[in-house]
Amino acid sequence: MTNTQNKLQAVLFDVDGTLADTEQDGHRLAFNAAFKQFNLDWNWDIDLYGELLQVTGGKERIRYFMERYAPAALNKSDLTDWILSLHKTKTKFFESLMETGSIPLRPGVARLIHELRQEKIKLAIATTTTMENVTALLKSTLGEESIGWFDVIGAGDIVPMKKPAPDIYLWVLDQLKLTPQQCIAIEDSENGLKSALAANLPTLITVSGYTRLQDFNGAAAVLSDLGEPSQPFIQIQHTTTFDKEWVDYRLLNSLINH
Ligand code: XBP
Ligand code: MG
Repeated sequence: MTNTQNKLQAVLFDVDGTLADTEQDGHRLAFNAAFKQFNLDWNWDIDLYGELLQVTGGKERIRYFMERYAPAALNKSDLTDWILSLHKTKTKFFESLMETGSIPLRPGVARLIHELRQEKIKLAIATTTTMENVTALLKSTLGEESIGWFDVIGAGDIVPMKKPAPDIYLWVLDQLKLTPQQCIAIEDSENGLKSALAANLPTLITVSGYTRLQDFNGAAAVLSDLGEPSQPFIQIQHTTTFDKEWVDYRLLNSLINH
């Protein structure tokens, strides 16, 4: 029998919105706490933050907000450094928030990660957020040793262009020494999907709080979450028919060959 099927070798996870719903009650709160510490009267409410999320990357998001809503504050000779230090403060707040354990992993994430490890499938991360934030989230949810479970972690400013550019996925694929056809990306946002597709990666979407109404054209599947045997996923877009209602190694393997 000739076998033209690809065998899944690695799963590339996005972080924010995919591993955990970190935006509304994580990053947003950390930005607001940093603004307070800097004596700024800025407050990013839930709706405004939804609009700002179209800009990926915290530093880039702050600059975009200033250009649009607080242009007077742009008049600083050290603007880039000032944004950098505001963002550093935000990262500290985010890390402290993660230490409280208030943001859990999304359904099915821990189960799938454990199963992939058993199946000897490589794990990787491709995210716009900082390495500090990835580490803090993994530590508070899966334990400190889980950081070592990931063969490659691509985070933050390691590449020049953030999502929707493909750079972070291309960097991770290069580190893994795998082709996109041997992998699958798991994402929650349109910007994330664009980034993964531009790197030629088959992509599974699990929609999150801020992203459920976005355009996921081109995704291999669009689901409510990864699901658990006791808590099945809901298929948001019917791209294929599944014989089970939780994402496992077999389902991911079938998606890359679909
Ligand atoms: C996540 C982001 C990030 C976080 C904030 O996108 O856009 O900017 O909101 O993180 P993705 P930082 O899930 O596609 O990676 O403030 O650390 O940049
Ligand atoms: Mg995301």
